[in-house]
Amino acid sequence: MKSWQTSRRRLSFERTLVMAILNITPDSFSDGGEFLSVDDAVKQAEKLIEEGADILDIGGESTRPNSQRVSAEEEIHRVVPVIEAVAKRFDVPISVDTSKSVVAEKAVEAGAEIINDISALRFDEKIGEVAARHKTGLILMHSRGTFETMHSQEPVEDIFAEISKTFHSSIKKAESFGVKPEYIALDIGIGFSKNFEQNLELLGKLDKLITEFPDYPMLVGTSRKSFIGKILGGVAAGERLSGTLASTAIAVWNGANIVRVHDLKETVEAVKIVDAIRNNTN
Ligand code: 7PJ
Repeated sequence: MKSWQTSRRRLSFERTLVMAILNITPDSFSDGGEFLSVDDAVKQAEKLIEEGADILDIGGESTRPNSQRVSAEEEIHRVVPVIEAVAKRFDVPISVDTSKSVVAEKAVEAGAEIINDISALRFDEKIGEVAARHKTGLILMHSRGTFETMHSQEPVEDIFAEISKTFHSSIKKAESFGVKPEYIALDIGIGFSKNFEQNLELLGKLDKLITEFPDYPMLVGTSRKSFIGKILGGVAAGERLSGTLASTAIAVWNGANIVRVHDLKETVEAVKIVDAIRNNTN
């Protein structure tokens, strides 16, 4: 049975874990204003936990196509008070979605026990040092290019070979900082530097990569992503729940251990169904 070590606990995968997205960006909360209320974020965290979140992924910098980079100071200002408040109130594992080592450090001091790096140590390799020193979990997600260019990369010929090669090199880099294998989780990075067909191919044949990296938990995030919008004729992000559930179910069926989503209740139910079917199929 696979498991994953964080600085505060060991997570095991008898069932699929659901990671809830909690974005702390100026447009994430109802008032949409400049004030990011810690209270609102804590209320949202409580709702996600009640709906069955196994992990909360808290991020202060959007990495969607066409987003602007924010400074480390601004990112810290957004996420640290929320992480502190949530960690004080709830015993839920918190991951910080950042690719900056100074942000990761402050977030971990505030109570985060996992670092989720969409660049897999390419933007700021010191994340590896922070993860090793604090013994946090570390998510290494596949992407290519810089923050500004990662959504406009020319697709590679063989996406499986590319991801496999990158997983090997990012694991090696993390280990060079002293991160032990049991702290590492991998993520194929759906929607990052892949074309439409490659996103579909990766979900459909995810088991190929899982067989190659059997010891590492595999995380997959399809939630509301644009390939779903495209299949459904251009529907907006808010209209992609069914597509999120279908693609998440396929990822879980093909071996994903953790799924990263916005809609908790629906995903928790869908994943329970897939897990139940899988547990009765030999
Ligand atoms: C992912 C992420 C993902 C991990 C984002 C969005 C874009 N972190 N951060 N995996 N996506 N580990 O949520 O649409 O797929 S930001």
